[in-house]
Amino acid sequence: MYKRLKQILAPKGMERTPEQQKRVDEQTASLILYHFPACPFCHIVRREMRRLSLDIPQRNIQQSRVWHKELLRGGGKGQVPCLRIKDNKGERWMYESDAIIKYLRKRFGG
Ligand SMILES: N[C@@H](CCC(=O)N[C@@H](CS)C(=O)NCC(=O)O)C(=O)O
Repeated sequence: MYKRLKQILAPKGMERTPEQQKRVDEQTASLILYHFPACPFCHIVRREMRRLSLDIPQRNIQQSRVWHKELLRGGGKGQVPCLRIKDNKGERWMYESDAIIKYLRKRFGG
């Protein structure tokens, strides 16, 4: 019971082989999560990132006006969480915790 509670509160990240994790790390390096610590929706996304063992760079918009402006300029609004995605299709700014979690699960498994 205690173990289960611990899993729920602080889920252990999924395990990959070192090669698989390296490939995932290379991909997550081109993502950025705009967030701030006290935002409950951001918390849910960060927890899912931990569960999926994703080392996505994070920008706390309360820590830097530059990052806040980056989000406003790029995504069009200051709402967090927002995931900036850069891939061969270009740059996208994804809002909504549900959509972000769905995207991460689809792309990185779990
Ligand atoms: N439905 C959104 C809600 C996100 C939300 O309400 N974020 C708040 C912080 S907890 C926010 O950014 N508010 C400021 C704004 O919308 O500009 C989600 O699930 O991501």
